[in-house]
Amino acid sequence: MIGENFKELINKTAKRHRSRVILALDKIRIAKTLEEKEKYKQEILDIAKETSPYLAAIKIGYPLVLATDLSFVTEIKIVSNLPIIGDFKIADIGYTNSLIAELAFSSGIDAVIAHGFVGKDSVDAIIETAKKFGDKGVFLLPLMSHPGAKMFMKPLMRELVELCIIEDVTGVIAPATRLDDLKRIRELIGEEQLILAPGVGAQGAQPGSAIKEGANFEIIGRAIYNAETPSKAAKFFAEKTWRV
Ligand code: BMP
Repeated sequence: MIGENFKELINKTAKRHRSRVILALDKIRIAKTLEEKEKYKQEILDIAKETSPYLAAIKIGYPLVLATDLSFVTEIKIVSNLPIIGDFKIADIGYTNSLIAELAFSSGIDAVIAHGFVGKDSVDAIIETAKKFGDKGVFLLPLMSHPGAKMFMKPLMRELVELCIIEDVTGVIAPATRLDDLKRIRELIGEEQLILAPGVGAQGAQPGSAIKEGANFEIIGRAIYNAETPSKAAKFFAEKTWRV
């Protein structure tokens, strides 16, 4: 399996913090001046730091990286001391995929999220890059959590899961908003690969519900970073996901 090191890292962190929560740090602000940008970055670092004792990892993606820059990842890593997942939903030809993965891993990102629907050679390119960087994590998306996932992804879910098995990726993203499908995905992929489940809080799923059906972690964004006290919210979700 690719990403055994990442799996060990996130599991150790989860145990230490008694939490199965991955914070989706998507909070953005369009800064008009350098001063505003610095203020925004400090706000993000404060959230990362205050929530970190209650998290297993932080997931960053296009919103945060486009609002700042890729090197900001290092600062988030330093203040939080957590594994960082780069959610760029990589979905291109193999060559371009390897460039994106290389940039992500070079910036200190420990695992990336990619689409499998582009085909095996595209995924292979990411896995090769993950190996080059010392067994980084690679996650694929066999089904998403939003309503539109029913259109094209749901009918292909089984084939997309099969690719995750063939590629022996670190794990998959599966929806907390569709627990029957999540359960089915767990049955199909077996016990080894990790399942990270978004959809808790803002998208309506209950905390702990995905863990009950076989997910290893729940990805939670708005319900934590938009809370009045993000650390309190993170603590609440940590307890809910750990006690299942
Ligand atoms: P929130 O809890 O604010 O809804 O955030 C969920 C996070 O998980 C977002 O970063 C979103 O892009 C991501 N996500 C998702 O919601 N559904 C999926 O199927 C896959 C995702 O990566």
